[in-house]
Amino acid sequence: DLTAPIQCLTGQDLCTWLPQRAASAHKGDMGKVVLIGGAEGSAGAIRLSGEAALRSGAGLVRVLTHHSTIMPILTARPELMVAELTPESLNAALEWADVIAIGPGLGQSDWAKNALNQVKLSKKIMLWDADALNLLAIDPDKRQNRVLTPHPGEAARLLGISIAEVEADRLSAANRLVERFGGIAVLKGAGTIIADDSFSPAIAYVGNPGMATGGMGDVLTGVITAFIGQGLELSHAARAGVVAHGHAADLVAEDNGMRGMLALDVVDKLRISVNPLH
Ligand code: NPW
Ligand code: AMP
Ligand code: MG
Repeated sequence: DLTAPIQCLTGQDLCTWLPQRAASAHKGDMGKVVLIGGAEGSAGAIRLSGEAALRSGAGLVRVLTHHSTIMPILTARPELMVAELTPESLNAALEWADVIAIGPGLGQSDWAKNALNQVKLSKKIMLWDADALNLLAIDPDKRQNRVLTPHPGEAARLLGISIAEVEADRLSAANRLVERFGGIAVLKGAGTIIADDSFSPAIAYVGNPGMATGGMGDVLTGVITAFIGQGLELSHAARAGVVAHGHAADLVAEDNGMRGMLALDVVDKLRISVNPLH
């Protein structure tokens, strides 16, 4: 909504979205999360999403990926359940999932396209990132139950305009993404914007230029997906995810400065940012 006032989000908002856990919480209640991505040679992206989902409190995280990337991911993070992405494994995972994220390191091969087409048939809540956005730009559709997390380059492809045009008016670019594709749009970059068609748009006053490094967005995918799995309503999960992610990066910067920050450093600080003091 272009006429609505813009909300400013900071780390202090986290305790309103992230309640304390019930004493009786169990893993089956905390989100059955399915993450799809990691083509041959791109294991890192989906591993980062998976690890971020775990550090953001997801109960069970299943990763479907290329057969060559299963071992490296499992070795790095044995808490993840990792399997080869095939039509059969995807079918079973889509049944099992509370929430699905697709795109990090997925590539744009026929293997990737087939997986995305199969995911499209599901009515479950989903988040599309990275190559899922590139494929969406080629074969657009509109749906409500979906969060899109483009960086300005991906947003430009989705809207058929230049990166400069996206950056010249980020609020209107985010609103156009919602208009064209439905659901929730998270336009990343300095001052991430979150827009949908029922709430006022929001801008996140968290994060820093130390985050300008590979894998940072893959982490955000895991955080938002984990929050959806824990029952946050979509627009709250998107807002809380962006703020927890940016705040974690600000904590890294406080300790070590910005230059040389790594995506996994941010994953580590999620332990603090997703546990706000009540
Ligand atoms: P430029 O250079 O300015 O013209 P792509 P990707 C633009 C995986 N990854 N402001 C910028 O354009 C991902 O998950 C794997 C302005 C930039 O060059 C994907 O599957 C990793 N412009 C796949 O790689 C770690 C901005 O977009 C271009 C901008 C490709 O994803 C890395 C890059 O976008 C990566 O996450 C901004 N704030 N941000 C791994 N360890 O396995 C971006 N741009 O071409 O979509 O490539 O984002 O690297
Ligand atoms: P991606 O390009 O998909 O890896 O996503 C990059 C992530 O880092 C997004 O969450 C961006 O909002 C964040 N990020 C990158 N550069 C900056 C910056 N200069 N200031 C704040 N956040 C940034
Ligand atoms: Mg990305």
